Amino acid sequence: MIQRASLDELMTLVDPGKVLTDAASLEAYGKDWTKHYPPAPSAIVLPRTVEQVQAIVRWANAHKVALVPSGGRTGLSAGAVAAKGEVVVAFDYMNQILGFDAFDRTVVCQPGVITRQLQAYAEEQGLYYPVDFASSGSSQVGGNIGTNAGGIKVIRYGMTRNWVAGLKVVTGTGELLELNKGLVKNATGYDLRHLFIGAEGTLGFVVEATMRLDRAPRNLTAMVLGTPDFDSIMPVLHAFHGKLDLTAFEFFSDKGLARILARGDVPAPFHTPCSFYALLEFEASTEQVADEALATFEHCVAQGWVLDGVMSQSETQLKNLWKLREYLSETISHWTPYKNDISVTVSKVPAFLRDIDAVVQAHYPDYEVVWYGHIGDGNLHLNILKPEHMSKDAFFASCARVNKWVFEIVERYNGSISAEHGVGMTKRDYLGYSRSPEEIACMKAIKAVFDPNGIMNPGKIFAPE
Ligand code: 2HG
Ligand code: ZN
Repeated sequence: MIQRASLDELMTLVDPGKVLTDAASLEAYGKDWTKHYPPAPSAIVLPRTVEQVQAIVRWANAHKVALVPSGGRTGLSAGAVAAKGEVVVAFDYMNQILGFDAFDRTVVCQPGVITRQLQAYAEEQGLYYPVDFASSGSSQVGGNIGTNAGGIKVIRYGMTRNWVAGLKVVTGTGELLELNKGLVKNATGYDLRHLFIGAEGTLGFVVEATMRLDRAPRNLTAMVLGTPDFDSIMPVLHAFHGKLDLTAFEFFSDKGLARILARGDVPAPFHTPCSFYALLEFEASTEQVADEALATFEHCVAQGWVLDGVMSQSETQLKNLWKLREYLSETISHWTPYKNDISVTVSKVPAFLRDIDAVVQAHYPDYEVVWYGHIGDGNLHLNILKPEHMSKDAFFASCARVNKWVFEIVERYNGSISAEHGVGMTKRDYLGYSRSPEEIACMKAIKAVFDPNGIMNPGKIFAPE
């Protein structure tokens, strides 16, 4: 526990009333969307300026206090959970858009800017911020950078990393670094910006980010296609990839669709029962493109890969089709799912999924398994639902036992144990399935450079030693 005198000193470093220790704040700010670890922070501090963040980090070094960064707390790997008396640094008051350059197509954001705020701002300028996911209404830019967030448009636009033109970070020693300064071309040695993207706050805190924007897409149109089995999805992807510039290619299983339809607020795409569904999106910029999409759909039906399908004809229909996929994570959260966020190269997906499915069938015969994800990126979300009668601890323990087999397959396919949610605490014990001992040693050496006292989000990415 932190000494009273140290906390008093912390209070002098920020605006009045911006150190919170009441039970409700500790509970709210101490966790993210994972339900594995009970939150137990010592205090929450809410800086308003870069200088205040630097002062907090210097204070933490002097008092050997661990800091946990906190954004929208929508993480799914416990990367922003404070379970061991840490001080949470929350960026709610650093939430301004500081600048825009139409020529460079860049926006300067404080870390607490909400993703949707950035998307809306881009739209107001006639431009587009393309990184998007279901939690964009709460997640913050700093957190997106910390986890290199992916989402539903990666097939076309890539991950958050692609859109970071410059970063200001406060390192674990309290130094302020300005990285890449918005440049398009910069060949001056190590690009430290990229080390901080996806570092989960273990090297330092992002205090300002210059984000790139793109041109706005034209007439986005979605199709939902039902397939008889999983094996049919990949030829469908291949067929459409060859003909259209896809902005998304997602999938979900019949079990996922059933959970969505049971909500009662999302219309069914069609009534033919199918085992799997693909949701694809493209820019129907001309009539020719829409005709090409329909011809490709008919080809897929003729091949037996697709049983039924629907194409959006309006903005409302587009939104409704996306709800089938975007509402999944929140809808099944009611059943306290055990989550996996695994990836392989796209060509390996069918064989990989078959191997994983065999393990899951053999070891989880009594659990409901819901598959969905960003199949066009080779990223599968394997969600195992907790039976109502089972305790959370018993359920997570039984899932953790099977993880070994799942991750052995991931390793065999040269895949990733975390495609887009980050390692945090939930995946730290499995890092070795995706990274070699030599790589992990290099990663730890890098951490020691930026955070010699080990105060920046300790216990995340790496298991405590
Ligand atoms: C998604 O793709 C999110 O919907 C959440 O990454 C994934 O709930 C999940 O497992
Ligand atoms: Zn996802």
